[in-house]
Amino acid sequence: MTLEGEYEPSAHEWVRNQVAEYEASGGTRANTLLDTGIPIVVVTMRGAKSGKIRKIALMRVEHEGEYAFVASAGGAPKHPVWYHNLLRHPDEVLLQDGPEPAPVTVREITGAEREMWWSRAVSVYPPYEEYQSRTDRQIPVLVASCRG
Ligand code: F42
Repeated sequence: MTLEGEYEPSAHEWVRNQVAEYEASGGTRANTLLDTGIPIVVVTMRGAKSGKIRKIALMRVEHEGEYAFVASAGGAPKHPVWYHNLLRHPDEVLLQDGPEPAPVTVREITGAEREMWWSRAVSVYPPYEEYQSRTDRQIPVLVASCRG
C-alpha cells in the first residue's frame, strides 16, 4: 500500500535513515528508538502545503488495534510539522507496524479520551511526561484507526 506522489524525506537525517531501514527490512530492523528497545512505527502522510509524501517515525502506542500519535517533538515550543499534515489530510495516512503499511484514518482527541491515551503513551515512553513539562503548549494526541 502506498500514497501517490513525490516522496520528500525528513529534514532530520536520523529520522529518514530510520524510516528507510525500517521499510527496507519489513520492520525487522531499526524498529526501536535508538538503543532504548522501545518499539516505533512509521507513518506516511501527505504534506499540508507541498502535497508531497512525508514519512516519520513515532513511538508505538497501540491499544486494541488503534494507535496514538503523540506530537511531542521532544518538548519543543511548537508542534511538529507533521501534526499539521495529519490534520489537513487525515484520510491519506499509512501506518507501518511490521512488514507492510496499512491505511488509517487519524483524528485529534481531547478531554478524557486524550487523558486515557496520554497515560498509555507515558507508560510506553515515560519521557513524554518530561517533554510536556518543557513546554507551555499542550502536546497534541491523535488516534489512528484502521481504514477498511
Ligand atoms: N516525534 C514525535 O513528535 N513523537 C514521537 O513519538 C517520536 C518518536 C520517534 C521515534 C524514532 C524517531 O526516529 C523519531 C521520532 N520522532 C518522534 C521524531 C519524528 O519522526 C519527527 O522527526 C519529529 O517529530 C519532527 O517532525 P516534523 O514534521 O516537524 O519534521 C520536520 C523537521 C521536517 O521534516 N520539516 C520539513 C522541512 O523541510 O523543514 C517539512 C516537513 C513537512 O511536512 N512540510 C509540510 C509539507 O507540506 O510538505 C508543510 C507543513 C506546514 O504546515 O508547514
